[in-house]
Amino acid sequence: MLKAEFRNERDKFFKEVENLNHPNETLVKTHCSYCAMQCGMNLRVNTVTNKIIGVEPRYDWPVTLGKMCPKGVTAYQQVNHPDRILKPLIRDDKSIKGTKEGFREASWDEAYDLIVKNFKKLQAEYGKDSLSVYGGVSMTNEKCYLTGKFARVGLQTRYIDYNGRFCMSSAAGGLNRSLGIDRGSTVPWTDVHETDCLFIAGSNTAECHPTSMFRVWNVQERGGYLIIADPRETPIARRADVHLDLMPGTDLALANGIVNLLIQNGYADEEFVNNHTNGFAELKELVKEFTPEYTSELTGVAPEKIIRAAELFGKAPNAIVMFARGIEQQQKGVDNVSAYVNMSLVTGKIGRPKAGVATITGQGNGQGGREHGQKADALPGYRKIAYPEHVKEIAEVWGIQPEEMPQAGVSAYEMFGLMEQKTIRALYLLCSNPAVSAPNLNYVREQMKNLDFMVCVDFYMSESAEFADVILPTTTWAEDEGTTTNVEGRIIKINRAQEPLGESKPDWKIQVEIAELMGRGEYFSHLKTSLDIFNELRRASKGGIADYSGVTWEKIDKQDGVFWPCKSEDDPGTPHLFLDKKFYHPDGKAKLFALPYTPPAEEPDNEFPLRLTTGRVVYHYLSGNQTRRIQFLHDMCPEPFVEVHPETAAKYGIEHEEKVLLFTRRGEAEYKVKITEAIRKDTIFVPYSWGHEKSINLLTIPALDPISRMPEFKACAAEIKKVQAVNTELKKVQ
Ligand SMILES: Nc1nc2c(c(=O)[nH]1)N[C@H]1C(S)=C(S)[C@@H](COP(=O)(O)OP(=O)(O)OC[C@H]3O[C@@H](n4cnc5c(=O)[nH]c(N)nc54)[C@H](O)[C@@H]3O)O[C@H]1N2
Ligand SMILES: Nc1nc2c(c(=O)[nH]1)N[C@H]1C(S)=C(S)[C@@H](COP(=O)(O)OP(=O)(O)OC[C@H]3O[C@@H](n4cnc5c(=O)[nH]c(N)nc54)[C@H](O)[C@@H]3O)O[C@H]1N2
Ligand code: SF4
Ligand SMILES: [Mo]
Repeated sequence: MLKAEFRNERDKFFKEVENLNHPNETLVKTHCSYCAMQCGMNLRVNTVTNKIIGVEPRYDWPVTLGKMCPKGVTAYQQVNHPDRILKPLIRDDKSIKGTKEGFREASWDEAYDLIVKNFKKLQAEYGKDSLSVYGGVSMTNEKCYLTGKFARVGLQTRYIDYNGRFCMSSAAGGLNRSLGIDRGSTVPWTDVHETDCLFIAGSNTAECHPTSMFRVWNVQERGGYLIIADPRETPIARRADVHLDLMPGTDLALANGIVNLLIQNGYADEEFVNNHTNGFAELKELVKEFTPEYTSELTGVAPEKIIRAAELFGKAPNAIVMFARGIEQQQKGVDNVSAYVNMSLVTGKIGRPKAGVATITGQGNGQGGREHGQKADALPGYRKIAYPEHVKEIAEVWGIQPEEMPQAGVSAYEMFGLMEQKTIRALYLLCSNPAVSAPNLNYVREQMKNLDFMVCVDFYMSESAEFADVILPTTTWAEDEGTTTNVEGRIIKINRAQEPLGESKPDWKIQVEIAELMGRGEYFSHLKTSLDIFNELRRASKGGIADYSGVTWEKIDKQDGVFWPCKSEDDPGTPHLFLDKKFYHPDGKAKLFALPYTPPAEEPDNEFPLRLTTGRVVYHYLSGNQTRRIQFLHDMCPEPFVEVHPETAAKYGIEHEEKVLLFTRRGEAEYKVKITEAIRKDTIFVPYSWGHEKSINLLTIPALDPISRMPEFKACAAEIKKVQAVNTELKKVQ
């Protein structure tokens, strides 16, 4: 049966089933609100109340084929949740900033008046750049694009950055540098299970991208191999053919060690390396030193495992190298990315189906949200403020003079530094919760508290909103339409299933209205729908690397999404990158990087002898502000914990479920102990999705990657104390 016929049959079937079983229901085809898998789902809507009442998987969505995870099946419960903020809130009592108290409900007019009055006053006194915008990529492309324009044209400030700085920035830096383009995956996900060797570094795929797992397991079921690099024995590591159980922060040594063996053992593809890459001689020379023994010394991985991994990867006809935040959230995140990409380039296993590299993108629109100008130094279409011709192109679309385009700003964590210096005095925060997700939280929370004025746009109260002067209620993903770009680089469509609850408004609408009140209506008033914004985005991205100009919402529907680049309406898009062996550097060649190994910013010592790493659990999403409210997810995982190896626990005399104090040079927090053999003896792990005194980011280190400005969430030195012992000591001091 042809695809179109299949669809007609399917739609007929669904209509019939719908009418039989649910006479008052209709289904709205869309995708999950959370991670970059963007699983296909149908939201069930009651046609009498017009409210979302449930969800069904979409078996016809080619990427996820009806699979969903525990977050996805409960995502709809966010929409009509009793915690929704339904009217703007204004803080009257500033003395208790940093708590939920002290807010009252207000009209939109009153809230807007207050915002515009404060913004104008601060700009008059301290200049345009005294305002800042901090965004996020759970938003659609339309909203992400508009947020960049809102900051630079609506508020006329240079200071804008977003939560992807803590997420995809190192991947972006590494891929751009090595391949000349940052599209997360060079192959579509439908290739993944067909490869012969899957090498995955620093990704807890089973918990973080669960609906990829049928493809991962299928690699082994088809006779292929699975190699995992992770300090913890995650579910994928448990079933891997080789588990490279490295110490946190030592990926560069591991990747160099493997590349050395690939070259020494004749797995380098000379023809490919000579014709399509630069830098091989330097790389070969540098990695020579990384013998299996030396690599083992640096990483803690047994030499035989490194040898076996290189052999399986080298022999595989096709292989895909994947990585995620485990390797990227390090002070050397960009180097780590380039070092793992070297594996694919040296062996020529890239630029054809079933072979390539993929950073496993995090947030729902982690890909699209980094392409259209939410980054401190970027403009739509992956253009750069540093290039005058790029500024000129975007200024023309926006109708401003190139000289009016603000300069590049600073990265997310560095914005807090500018708040301390009072260079930044006001913050417009949307779609992020940095009071939980930023590193070194004692410092970050202090800076948010000291702002002259802060606006937070969210649909729930968040730990960050507690610092705001005004909270504006926005819509959830299911109450608006637009596009996202998934883990593969496939642009897909999110559809509206319900009208905005209460007085909430979509983020883009709020920005258009504030821009108008700031006297910048001439640049925003024509944007009356999400589609208007998408069409402007298409024009703005035209000619850029991330070219969406040929994408239409109709094409997305017809083709099950469109892979960028897509340069004209008759261009179907680009599922596979580099099929012509052309990389996106000016000479068409990819770059191999010779990268010397250096240890993490903070190494264990006598005072702080353990390596602390942080990450996620399957039941919670990011800062947890959405998932902690869903009863089922809360019940499954009500609080954070610290994973400790049994031998380490014995050394400290601590037991399973006992409360301990963890501390680093920056802060401390109490956690229940989870004793598990699935972690290295020198390493402890805490998930980060909880707020206030439970945030592990009170302890993390703000060491930033020099290129991506990504903080080192994945490695710092820590110590454990029994709570009992701490209390006694405190008593002594008193
Ligand atoms: N359930 C759930 N799923 C999610 C999210 C969520 O919050 N919850 N968030 C989404 C987002 S935004 C993101 S960015 C992704 C994140 O997806 P992942 O990157 O897969 O998640 P993390 O748990 O942060 O880290 C992955 C793994 O890195 C390992 N690791 C730690 N240190 C190192 C190291 O030095 N080297 C190596 N090689 N590995 C190390 C950890 O042990 C962990 O198993 O997940 C997305 N999906
Ligand atoms: N220690 C440690 N820290 C980390 C990480 C780690 O691995 N370890 N990972 C980092 C990573 S990868 C990420 S992605 C960040 C994420 O960190 P955050 O950006 O802080 O995470 P979220 O929980 O997604 O915050 C989104 C907020 O916006 C709201 N929201 C959701 N959708 C929308 C919308 O469409 N519009 C608006 N206006 N609001 C919305 C939610 O209710 C929530 O309050 O955390 C980073 N922090
Ligand atoms: S895997 Fe990601 S997109 Fe799919 S249902 Fe789970 S959270 Fe949603
Ligand atoms: Mo992320």
